Amino acid sequence: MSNMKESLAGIREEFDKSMEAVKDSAAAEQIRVAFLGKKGKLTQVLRGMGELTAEERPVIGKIANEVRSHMENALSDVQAKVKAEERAHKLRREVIDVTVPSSMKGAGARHPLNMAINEISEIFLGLGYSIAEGPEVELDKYNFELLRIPEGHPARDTQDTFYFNDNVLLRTQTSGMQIRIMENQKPPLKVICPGKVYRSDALDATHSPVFHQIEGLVVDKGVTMGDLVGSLRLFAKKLFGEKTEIRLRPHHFPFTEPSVEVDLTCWKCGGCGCNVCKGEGWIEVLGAGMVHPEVLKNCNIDPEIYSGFAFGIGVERTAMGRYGIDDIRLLYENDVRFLEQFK
Ligand code: 2NL
Repeated sequence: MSNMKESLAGIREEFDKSMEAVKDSAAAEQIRVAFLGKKGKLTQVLRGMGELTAEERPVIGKIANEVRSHMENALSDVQAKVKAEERAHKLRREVIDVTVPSSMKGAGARHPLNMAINEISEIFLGLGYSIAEGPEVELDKYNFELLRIPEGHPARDTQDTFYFNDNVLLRTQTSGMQIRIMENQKPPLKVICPGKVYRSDALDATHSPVFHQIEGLVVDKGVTMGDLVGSLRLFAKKLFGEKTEIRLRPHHFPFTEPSVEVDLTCWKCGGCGCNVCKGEGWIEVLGAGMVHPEVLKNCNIDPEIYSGFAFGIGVERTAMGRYGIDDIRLLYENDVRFLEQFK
């Protein structure tokens, strides 16, 4: 028995000595394994308990427990201490000097397409329209079907797009969003929908498979073609200056009746004829018309009570005119020498 007492005292002494040198948590863990682990020194001594008498066993047991809890306490104290030191060291090492000047050359500028969208949106906001944005991945129903473009309709060719499956596609116009609005809200409605649209066109100086459109929709009692003309005329003057006029040419869209293409006075020559308007004096910027009664019906709006007009503005064409850009590809290449000109 006195032999075991001595062993336990020895272990305790040895333990205290090795603890003095502990510098990190790995070293503390090593000590824990060496003394308290399955094959540790304390465990080994306790294996000899079986040889003790019934009176001796609780006495040695008590001492062994004291040694164990002494070691456990000392280890958890030292672990806490080194962890705090390691953390403080890490914080010191990772300190960031927020006053060091940035290596960036300077702030960027708004993209001309976004400038055009913002300018156009501001004009319509001023006229009391609200702005709505919708999904670019659209259902066939919203992009074509409810707009009177059934399967097999020639407009499916001129507006060929990218399909995910028979029913899901990349939208060719933002009209789908306006259909959703007509389905979900009651007239009077006055809204514009700006956004990216897609066509399977090859990229050249005037065409891109991804481009931007702003569509507008007004639905109320007694809305007429006169309201359409007045609103678009006002829009043209606000965007391109007071001298700008609009010209309507009859056209056909499946979703409007009557339909028109709308030209604006050439922004370069003011109407005399030049290379930009190809001697015409006019430039085509948008399409418009009175919402087809069947389209209203498709959205549960009674065409006997309500009427509306709609229009679609090409943002690229408008931005190119407004900022004097002669190739659509410049808008997508993100060459900073081009973009910096719009700061
Ligand atoms: C263009 C010009 C247009 C519309 C878009 C529209 C939307 C609804 C109902 C009726 Cl929900 N019309 N949008 C109308 C006329 C022209 O865009 O060149 N499109 C191919």
